[in-house]
Amino acid sequence: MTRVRRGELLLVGLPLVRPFRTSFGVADRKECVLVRVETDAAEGWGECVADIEPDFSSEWNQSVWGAIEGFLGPAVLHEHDVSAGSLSDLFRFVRGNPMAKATLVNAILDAELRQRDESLASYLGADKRTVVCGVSVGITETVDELRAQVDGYLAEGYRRIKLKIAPGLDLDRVAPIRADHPDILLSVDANAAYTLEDVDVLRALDDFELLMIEQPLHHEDLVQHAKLQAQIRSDLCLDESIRSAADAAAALELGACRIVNIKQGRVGGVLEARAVHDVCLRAGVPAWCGGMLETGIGRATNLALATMPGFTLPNDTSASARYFPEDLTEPFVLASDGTMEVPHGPGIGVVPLPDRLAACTLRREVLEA
Ligand code: SMG
Ligand code: MG
Repeated sequence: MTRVRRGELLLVGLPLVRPFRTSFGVADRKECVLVRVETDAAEGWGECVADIEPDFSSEWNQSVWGAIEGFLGPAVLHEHDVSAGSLSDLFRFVRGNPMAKATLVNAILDAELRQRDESLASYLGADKRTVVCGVSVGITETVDELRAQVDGYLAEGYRRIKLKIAPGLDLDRVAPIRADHPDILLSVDANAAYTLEDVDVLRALDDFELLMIEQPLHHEDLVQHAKLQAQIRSDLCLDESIRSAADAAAALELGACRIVNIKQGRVGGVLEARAVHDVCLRAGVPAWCGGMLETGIGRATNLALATMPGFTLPNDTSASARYFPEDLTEPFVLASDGTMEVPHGPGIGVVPLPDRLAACTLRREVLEA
């Protein structure tokens, strides 16, 4: 337990190496909120997974900024003793806003762990020192471009390819990639772009022996996913629909998916993500760590999470170079066997490089009691 003396809210912006197109839009730069907290004994960092627009989720950078500045930050600064574990109660007066809450939970946990000189991976009960990495490939203009990107990523060593799909950009994209690479782990992610009316297309994906079909239907749905799962052979994986451990338990009970994408930032931080993991592990359902194009701060958090025993499938924890010409931290590098080392220093094990942080900061505000 400790007192948070001061907080800093930062909005940072970084160019992407290439635009990232999904079923809901195109991102050509990354902008996100970072929080730095100072306790009596240490600093801690958290990165928010929200982005420029409320498209993946209802939260977005300005809603996160407002929630932290107006409500969550003052609540933390007002307490004489806080711990990451006490925040779910402390934050109960704010409905929803899991991405904003996650940023503070992760920053305060990072500070606590730095203070006691323990790594996040060790705290979470890591059973591995390296994490197996996949890569998520955006929708391209042409099939040739898609082929070239996939070939490049496979040559770098990535152990699973995930193709973003959208209605009309699905079977014709998956077929050539599967024909080129009959034996790779291949999955697709629709980001909620289909409805049950599209069952024929989704069933046709069964022919490609996919590792999973991620979030084909509405971003808050469980029941229709359960109906769909009963009608197709491929395993469904839920991403957007899982916002808490309770959601994960409900999804598994309903048979809405057979695999879970765990994004700590989407469920309210690493502690709730651990609870989602535990639900999956108990049910014998494979899990993996999703990504939100994080900078090195969020990537370090994700890598630590993915060391937990239930993360048995390749994770969307790709190298810094897959996203950014230059990261905010020392770059994360993919080993030629498709794995990545997990930072082992205290807390998340990394901090932003001061020069890079200065160059990328768009907005800054100090929060004090
Ligand atoms: O971080 O490698 C990454 C991106 C992985 O595809 C990815 N994320 O739905 O899983 C997902 C998407 C959400 C981000 S879209 C900006
Ligand atoms: Mg997804």
